[in-house]
Amino acid sequence: MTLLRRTLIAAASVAVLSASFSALAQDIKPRLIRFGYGLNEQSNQGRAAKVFADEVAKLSGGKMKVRAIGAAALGPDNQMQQALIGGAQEMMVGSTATLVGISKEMALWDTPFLIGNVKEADTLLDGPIGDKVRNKLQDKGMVGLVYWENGFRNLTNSKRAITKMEDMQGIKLRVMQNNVFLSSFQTLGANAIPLAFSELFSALETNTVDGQENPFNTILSSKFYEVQKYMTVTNHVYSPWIVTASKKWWDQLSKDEQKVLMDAAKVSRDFERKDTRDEAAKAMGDLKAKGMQINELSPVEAGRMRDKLTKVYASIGADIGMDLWNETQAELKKIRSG
Ligand code: TF8
Repeated sequence: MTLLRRTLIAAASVAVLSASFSALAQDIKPRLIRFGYGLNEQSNQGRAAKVFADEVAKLSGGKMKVRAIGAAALGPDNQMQQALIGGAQEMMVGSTATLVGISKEMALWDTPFLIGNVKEADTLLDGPIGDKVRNKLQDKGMVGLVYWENGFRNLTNSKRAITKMEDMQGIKLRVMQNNVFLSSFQTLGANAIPLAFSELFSALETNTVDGQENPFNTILSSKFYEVQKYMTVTNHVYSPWIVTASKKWWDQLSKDEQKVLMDAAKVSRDFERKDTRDEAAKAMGDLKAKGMQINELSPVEAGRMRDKLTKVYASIGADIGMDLWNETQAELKKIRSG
């Protein structure tokens, strides 16, 4: 054997070895991941889903492909959750509020006026309380990866400007399929009607319901201004979204694959929160320009609504367990003093 030949063979075996080494170091197989969501592609949810898909491709060297499927084309939240649990769909992002029937601790995030600003939101959701609630999903067949921001919710309707609680009387108000939202708005005097988000635009358009409540971003991206004249800035609750995976599927992934998804989810979260906040900051002006009549509640009226809504606190505490409730209050106290 010539020296050259020997050198070539040695070089080739080093190449083979190092290739298999990096394959070992990165145990990643080709994967197709269907990632469903409910809003349209032009929404904050759609933009962040795309960031997640791009990041997964980047971190996996193109082996893991996320197909982001929006506008509830894979079904409303509840249907996608069941598909994840059964292993028929890999991933989704949706409201924590629609998960309460599966994992009762999620109702913590439905508590009116629990979170007062985005600093409290990020610290609470990304800290031990958020982790605890997220990890409860594992017993139910889902893996919770990160929280995204849906945002502070506000009221819209087609009937009249709501300047005081009594104005809510008789308003047919769509709420999420969730008991806290149902009883909160019943308490305020509205005729609360639970409905999937995917049905909402046409329900508003046909006057099956008069109103709904969602963050500025969604009122804008789902074009609710076309069918809703009035908006009242209530900020009655901070709504998170949660990125979830099918546990059945997740458990078959290698540690490296799971890490790619978790790292990409965090990148998407940071992008999504900034994007959502930037959009929300100018959304009120945009909605006014689209013809909506917007009012803020007087401090006295806001206080009255708040007092009414905090009446649901006891039942939330009972549902999620007083330990979690008390830990959350303690954590919030810490955040507020820090
Ligand atoms: C609602 C929620 C929705 C989300 C979304 C479909 O009102 O705020 O925006 O569930 O993921 O249903």
